[in-house]
Amino acid sequence: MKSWKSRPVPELPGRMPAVRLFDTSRRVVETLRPSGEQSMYVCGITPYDATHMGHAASYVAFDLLNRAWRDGGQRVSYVQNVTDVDDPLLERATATGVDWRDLAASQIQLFHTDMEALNVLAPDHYIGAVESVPRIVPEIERLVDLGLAYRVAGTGGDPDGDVYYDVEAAGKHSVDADAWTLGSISGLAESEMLELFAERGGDPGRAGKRQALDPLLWRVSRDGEPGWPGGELGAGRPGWHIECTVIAQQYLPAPFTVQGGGSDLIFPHHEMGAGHAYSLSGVPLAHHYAHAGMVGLDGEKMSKSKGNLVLVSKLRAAGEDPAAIRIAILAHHYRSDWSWTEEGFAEAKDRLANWRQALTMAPAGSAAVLLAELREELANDLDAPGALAAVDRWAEKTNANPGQACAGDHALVSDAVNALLGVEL
Ligand code: 5CA
Ligand code: ZN
Repeated sequence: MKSWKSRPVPELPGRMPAVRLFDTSRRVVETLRPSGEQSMYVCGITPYDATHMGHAASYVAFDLLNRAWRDGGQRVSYVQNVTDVDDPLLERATATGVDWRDLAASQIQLFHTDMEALNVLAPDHYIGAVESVPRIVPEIERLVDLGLAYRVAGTGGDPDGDVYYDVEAAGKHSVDADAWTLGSISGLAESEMLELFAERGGDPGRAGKRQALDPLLWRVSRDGEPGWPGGELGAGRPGWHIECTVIAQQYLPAPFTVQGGGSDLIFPHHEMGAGHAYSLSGVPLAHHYAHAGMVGLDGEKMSKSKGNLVLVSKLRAAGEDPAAIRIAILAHHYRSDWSWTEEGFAEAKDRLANWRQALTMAPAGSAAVLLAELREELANDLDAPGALAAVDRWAEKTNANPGQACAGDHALVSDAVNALLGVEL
């Protein structure tokens, strides 16, 4: 599928040091080895309510990592999926009387426009679930052949043949130090897993499953639902986790460097995806797992059901500057949970105006100092609030003592803020 267009990234003198990033599965900040080649898979949207501020914040977070790597002289392979068929998308389409394909296409288009406006660099491969079905089917068949997946008989209105991943068998499949077992990524207790599994699209009570936490790999076609040829599996559509695993394995090295997404994806999505990958390849899916915090509105979880979504497209339509939206997001560390507020947005707009004013008077020698500070903050687990504070200090000094403006410093400050923070002044 076509991706969106990246804006050019200015080249900066010098380099960022190796990036240190918090790893969810090991629960410590780790140095990402600057091997020259980095690879990243960031889970994409399910296109029915894009792009709310939570989505935007998660893509801006991993855009910082992408930019930090590039500044450190690393080549980056970046893959993102789009879950263009899944239960919530089909439910929304039915509820609103729109064809699910039209709903997906319109939301994907909107998402791309929003990403371009927010100056998020595009992935090298942007891949849909639907176009990946022919690659996913043989991988599920292989899991069945390995004895790590099984078919469930139909009861209570469900047809025969849905295929589930056997988490217990998969956990015993290998005894390697790197092997996956349930909990490897999330570190959660079983009771916590059960609660989250039910909340996040799992079906712990489905009759005929071997374990409550076994996730769906293949859902055979029901009347009125879209389905695709499934070989030995019969017509149907793939489960959610196997979609990302197969796409990542196809386009990225194994293991790749960072698997990313919002913290609501830690369990079951990234846990199960890591399991599928290990079962299929015998090596971990990724070296590191990183997660962005959840964004709410005025202290409440942002969700369509509460009707409290802040949409990037709505703010843009109201004439707001996307650079200010980006700054409002960057004012929070990517790992913290935070709320979008009018005051926070107003502060971001003031900040942008302040920076733009200072830029016209950038004094000689000030840009190199700022660049070094930005690099230090961002290499330290993508500390964007620290980086914003550094620009604030520079702007405050400049605005307080307007001296002889220096064209070289003007250009370097503007390039540094653009290349590293993705904010065009
Ligand atoms: N298509 C799947 C991933 S394969 C999915 O989760 N789609 S999504 O549209 O629900 O979310 C897209 C990304 O935005 C995910 O990384 C998710 O964790 C993140 N996200 C969703 N809601 C929020 C929120 N309120 N705050 C922060 N991030 C969020
Ligand atoms: Zn995913």
